[in-house]
Amino acid sequence: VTSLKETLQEVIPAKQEQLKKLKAEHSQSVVGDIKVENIIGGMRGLKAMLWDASVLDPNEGIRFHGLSIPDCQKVLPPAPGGKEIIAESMLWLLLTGQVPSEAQTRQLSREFAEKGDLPPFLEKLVDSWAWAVAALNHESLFQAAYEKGIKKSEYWTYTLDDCINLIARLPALAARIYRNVYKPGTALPPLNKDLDLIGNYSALLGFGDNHNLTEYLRLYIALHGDHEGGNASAHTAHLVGSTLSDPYLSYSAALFALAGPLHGLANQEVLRWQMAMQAELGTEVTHDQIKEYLWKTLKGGQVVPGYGHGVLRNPDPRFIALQEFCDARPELLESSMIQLVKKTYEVAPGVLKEHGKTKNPFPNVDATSGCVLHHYGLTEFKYYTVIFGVSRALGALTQLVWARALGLPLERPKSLSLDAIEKLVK
Ligand code: NMX
Ligand code: MLT
Repeated sequence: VTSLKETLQEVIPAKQEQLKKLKAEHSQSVVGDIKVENIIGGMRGLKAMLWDASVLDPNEGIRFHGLSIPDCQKVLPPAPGGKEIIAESMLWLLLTGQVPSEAQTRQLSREFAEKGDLPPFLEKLVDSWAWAVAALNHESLFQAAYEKGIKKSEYWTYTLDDCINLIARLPALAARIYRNVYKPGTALPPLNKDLDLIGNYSALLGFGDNHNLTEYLRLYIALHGDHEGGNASAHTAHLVGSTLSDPYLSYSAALFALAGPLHGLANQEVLRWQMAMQAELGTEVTHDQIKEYLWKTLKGGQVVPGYGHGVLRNPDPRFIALQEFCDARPELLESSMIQLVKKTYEVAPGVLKEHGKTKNPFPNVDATSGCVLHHYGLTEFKYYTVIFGVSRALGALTQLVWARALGLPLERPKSLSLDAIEKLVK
């Protein structure tokens, strides 16, 4: 029996070819206009996503790789002794575009059953940052009020109450996770009513006496607060919130997006990468050695972390602000890691330009942010994205309040299959 993976291995090359051809021949073809109604209307009707597995016709309803629901009912194998379409055969169709045989469906069911036991690490979930934020939804005022039946015009006030409560609790929550993981057995000190949010956060982490770190955290968290709406974490919160999920659930979803290496995890990746460079080349590094190391990274098929951006085409002003923070502090100027970040900045744009792929060869905020945390003693770099997550709440939750205040609709852009795009541009 050909497995699901083997089947996919067979079908992927043709799709890759189809996409390549479309890109080569029609990248500049116009397939629609963007109207104000799309922007303020939850992207409704805007053809802005590639989604190959299914296409929704407004009149006919869904088709999965061209098959209607009655078609699927006819051809997709049911469970032994059953009649209805099952998840395995539907997943097979969605993934491969093919109808599985009965034997293939059974094999997939067996694979699920063999892999379905929960791993022991799940017990530690209580210490997972994003889940902990989601669990706070237990106390959502918006959700409770919605269940009682409030007017749409009142949504925003309950949303705001939730957002404020969430932001207030993020330091204690994030610090608890830090202590549980890195300083087990140490209790959180009480919140100091005279301290600002991040002052308290620093104290809760155990760095209350470290004024330099506290100041840096203040700047870091303010600067990372918002970066318009399209970045992956903010957009995720907005999308989930548009279903009227409460702010806790919406923001926990954002944290999962932030955890990706192309997004918030990049600041951890930068430090790991710079440390590896230092381990290989030592602390006295020349520009030429860094250049060579950059080429090694690129030739290894990896991205240079902390460089490039989905929107920016110049050095990120947040990067510049953090560099200025460093420039004003002798202890940072003397740090070999901070010096390495600076030297890397002096050569990386040239190398990336020569490499010729990225549209933006300049540093983004992550190119330096983690290195300063490390210098000031917050050395557990797997924690850095959590700090970014404390920060991004500011912008993402602001938008949730405004989305409810403005009565913004469910976000629902139109997706198109590869075949449908080809038809539009021919
Ligand atoms: N190093 C090597 N190649 C790169 C880099 C980089 N830093 N940045 C982009 N490219 C490549 C990219 O992988 C793509 O290659 P391919 O055609 O083979 O898929 C090509 O250049 C074109 O990409 P762009 O359109 O310039 O960038 P895109 O908008 O797709 O992605 C990032 C933006 C930020 C994801 C990308 O620049 C990247 O992967 N950077 C490194 C990771 C990083 O620093 N992320 C942090 C972003 C900021 N944040 O805080 O979230
Ligand atoms: C961010 O702060 O979210 C990043 O710079 C990514 C982005 O804006 O797309």
